[in-house]
Amino acid sequence: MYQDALMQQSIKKVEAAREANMKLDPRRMTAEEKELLLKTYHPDYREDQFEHLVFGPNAGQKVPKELAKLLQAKSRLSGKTIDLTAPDYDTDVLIIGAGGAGTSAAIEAHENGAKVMIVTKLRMGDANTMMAEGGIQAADKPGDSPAQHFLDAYGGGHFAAQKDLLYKLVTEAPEAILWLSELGVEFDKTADGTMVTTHGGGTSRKRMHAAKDYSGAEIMRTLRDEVLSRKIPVLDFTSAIELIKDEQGRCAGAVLMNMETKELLIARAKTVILATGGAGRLHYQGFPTSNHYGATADGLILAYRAGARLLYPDTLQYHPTGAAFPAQIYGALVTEKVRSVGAMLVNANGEVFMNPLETRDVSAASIIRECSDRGNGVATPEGFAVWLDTPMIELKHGAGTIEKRIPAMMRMFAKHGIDIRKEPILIYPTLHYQNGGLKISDDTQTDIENLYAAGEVVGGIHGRNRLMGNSLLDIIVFGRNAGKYASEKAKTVENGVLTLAHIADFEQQRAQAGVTDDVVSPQLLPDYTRKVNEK
Ligand code: MEZ
Repeated sequence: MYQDALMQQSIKKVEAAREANMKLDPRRMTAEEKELLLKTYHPDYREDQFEHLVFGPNAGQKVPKELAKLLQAKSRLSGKTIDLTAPDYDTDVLIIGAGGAGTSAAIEAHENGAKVMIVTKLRMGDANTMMAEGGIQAADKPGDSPAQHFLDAYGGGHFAAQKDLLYKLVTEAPEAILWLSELGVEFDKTADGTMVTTHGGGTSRKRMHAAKDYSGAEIMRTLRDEVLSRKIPVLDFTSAIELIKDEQGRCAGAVLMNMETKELLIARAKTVILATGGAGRLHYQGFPTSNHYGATADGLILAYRAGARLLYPDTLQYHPTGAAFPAQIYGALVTEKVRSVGAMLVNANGEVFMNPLETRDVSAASIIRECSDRGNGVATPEGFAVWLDTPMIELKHGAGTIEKRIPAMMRMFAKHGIDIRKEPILIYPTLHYQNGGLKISDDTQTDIENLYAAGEVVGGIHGRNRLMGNSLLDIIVFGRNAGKYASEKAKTVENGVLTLAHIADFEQQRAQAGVTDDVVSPQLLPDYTRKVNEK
């Protein structure tokens, strides 16, 4: 339902060009073209949007301004005396975060005989896993191989991925799909039971396994069921606000906060797994986000304050196709699968301006260029956008394809009077994923002994750009590994004397570095309150 006259005029051009556009096979950009495009238009290259950290494990490195503030902020426990002598909870493995990585870790740690406890500041499944739509990659079909998967991901990530981690990701992918299937995930299959697989941006083989366009929700549903049926304790609405160490500097638990009453609780653990997810709700550079409400980089803050290094914290993923209209769904994810199944990106004049399956960073930069310097964007109340020509899908593959393959997209737009089978949709990049995060070794341990990490909080698996479907894969592969390694290690750990001395050390470094603001972190929830004079 596009009432705006300019949008209507533009749609007419899109419709007039549709048949010819569908016959196009736009060439891929050369490496040189991509490099220039990224440097000129990708948000990661806007130097004025980054700051160099002045102290801590990554001193001297650049990170988004919003993140720098939180990484170098004061503790919520600053100036408080906390009694650590009588913990409220005692467990072998404490898992912070209850998305796909945290729950996978919990299942494997439990399977390994450990006493496990999950804490989450919202509810189990309030996580980016739930929001992932298009699918999960695994090279498990004839004509494909983990080696091919490695090459795609390594190239797509600008040859910056930690090779040992990426190796683990791709070689353990087929087994991850089997594990999920056995737990009960209903992947799309043909009548004979063969998995349906499609391409994603930057894939050389069709290896995207999906559950329609709610793959993450289906995976999360299954993992949550498994956690519940194993009776693993889950503490909802309870955030971790600091890590606790022992006198040997090993991680030994966390200070928790009841989100409602603000009561502080102490959890002692032999090992801790951080699975706190991403940072989209920090809205870097003012971008909207596809992320869930709690994505505020908490794990990065907690671990950084305790002395863990970050890897590539300056590289973010802007998903090329965030909904740009109407305003009610601004920034919501329009899955890459829409392009995988045949929709092309078209500018305000009805022209196809790129191959729809370039990698995400290249696609996002190309859309930004179209809407800025080239002046080929469609004006929307929030700025500019380009068309994703969804009616092409049914013209190519027959009536009913959209309802069958991308029903969630159909419903999301239908709620706002837009029938994506008949009308194209407006999209613009949305903040989707942090490529960077905590540095881990191949046993998923961070720089701090007994502190493990899995999922989006980890950096380096994908290098400087992640391919579609490799995140749902990484939460499973590394979530499971973290659960196995942390529970195995827990068998050998005797808890020492608990301490929060690292917080005082950090605040001393802060003062020495001349940071004097009153910012407190972790933030825990986004701040959407209107400021004075803001409309
Ligand atoms: O991996 C992702 O980020 C993903 C599957 C997103 C999507 O476009 O559906």
